[in-house]
Amino acid sequence: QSHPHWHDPLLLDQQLSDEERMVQRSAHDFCQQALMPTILSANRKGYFDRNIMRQLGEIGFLGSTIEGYGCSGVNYVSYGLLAREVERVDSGYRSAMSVQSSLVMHPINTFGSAAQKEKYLAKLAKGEWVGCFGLTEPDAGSDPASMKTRAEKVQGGYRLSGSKMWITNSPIADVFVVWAKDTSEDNAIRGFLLDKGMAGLSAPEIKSKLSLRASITGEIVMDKVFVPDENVFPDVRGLTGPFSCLNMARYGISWGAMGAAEFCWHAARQYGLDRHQFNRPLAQTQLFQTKLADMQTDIALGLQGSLRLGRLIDSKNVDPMMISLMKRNNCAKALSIARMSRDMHGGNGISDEFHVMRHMINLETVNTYEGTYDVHGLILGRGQTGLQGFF
Ligand code: TGC
Ligand code: FAD
Repeated sequence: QSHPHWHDPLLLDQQLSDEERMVQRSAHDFCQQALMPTILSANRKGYFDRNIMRQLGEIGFLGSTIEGYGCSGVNYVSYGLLAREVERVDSGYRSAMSVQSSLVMHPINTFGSAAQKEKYLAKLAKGEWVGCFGLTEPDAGSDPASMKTRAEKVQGGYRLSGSKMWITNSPIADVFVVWAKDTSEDNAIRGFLLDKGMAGLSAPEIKSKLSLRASITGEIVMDKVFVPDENVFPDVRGLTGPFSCLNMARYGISWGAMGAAEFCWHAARQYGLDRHQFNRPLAQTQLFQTKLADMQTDIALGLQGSLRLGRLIDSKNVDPMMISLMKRNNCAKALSIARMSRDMHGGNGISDEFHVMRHMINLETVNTYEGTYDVHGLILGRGQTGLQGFF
């Protein structure tokens, strides 16, 4: 008989408050009932159902840590638990939630004027509007400081020119948070809020993706787009603006990646119990069992790390290095667990009906975006040595 706590060996559940536990259980039920049944066909078609944003809004998943504007106002541990449950279904759905919450609503709430908050937050919270975040460019990925997008001061506003690449949700976005260099302020990086339909703004879809197929990704192309003064974040300058949003999203990803890994682990265990070879369940072989033990260990430790990080964020005691440590570790471990689970499913592992290869392919992106494994390694290396290893 299996141990009653095999799936939660360090009793994480007991470390949660009643409210956090309730958030986790209701998120789990919602994700399994509303999102899981259609993920297979969405992934096959390479399709993101716009209505999912409304559903996420209705249940309070969007901008969940924000107080007011119809947001749930939960703590960061709860936000992490939501990410874990959504990504247990698909990294692309967690991506949609992360971008809307951490990369669009968070900067509006933190850096926006009162009028900007009034205009955007409630509609984004409901999923009535979809937002996207444009930092990466065709020639500026890991090194966003080298971005080419420029904002030129003109009467009553700015003219933005340039292009952004690999932008989650951009083809369906109503609101675009775009980071550009302000030529009137010595090329300081500033944040601009662009609205769908502005003249010169387009967002073509990238259709070649083999990963994160249930998420929609595109470019943002700006040809002298006029952005009025009231659509500029008034006070924030430099990379601190976009990076402080990334901190929150990267934290959520550390939980989310563990959700995908848990799916792959549980699936491998069940497959090993059900499938017989050499007159015994695969799960009764030593190799199979030690692989399950490796998965269990990395997930239990990864979740503990994310929980600790969430508590540090909630107590305002966090440093970006801690976030790099957990994003890097959990994404790499989740990817390795998904690859292992794919292998343990044998030939069936390559069929999308078993879901593990979809998770594996998704996690390739998750390990790359929001700072690659190497980039977070260099952030941690710089922190330890005081030496800049990027160039
Ligand atoms: P560096 O000199 O390190 O820093 C420049 C300024 O930024 C400040 N800063 C931070 N502030 C807050 N939080 C952080 N994590 C920060 N990191 C840096 C820093 O204090 C400094 O401020 P100041 O006032 O002195 O100017 O800048 P660098 O150019 O050397 O940066 C190097 C590096 C590699 C660390 C950085 O550029 C990096 O993290 N690169 C990765 C880029 C990235 O993560 N892109 C993500 C794009 S968005 C995305 O992928 C969304 S996917 C979403 C989804 O679908 O889920
Ligand atoms: P590069 O920076 O060119 O890196 C290529 C390789 O070189 C990597 O292995 C990297 O680790 C390595 N490398 C880079 N610099 C160094 C160095 N100094 N030393 C050693 N090795 C190095 N961006 C947004 O702004 N908004 C979004 O919504 C968004 N969504 C995305 C969705 C998807 C599906 C994908 C794939 C990407 C998304 N991104 C988004 C972009 C993402 O953040 C970038 O892809 C990521 O930051 C890496 O940049 P890059 O692709 O240009 O790779």
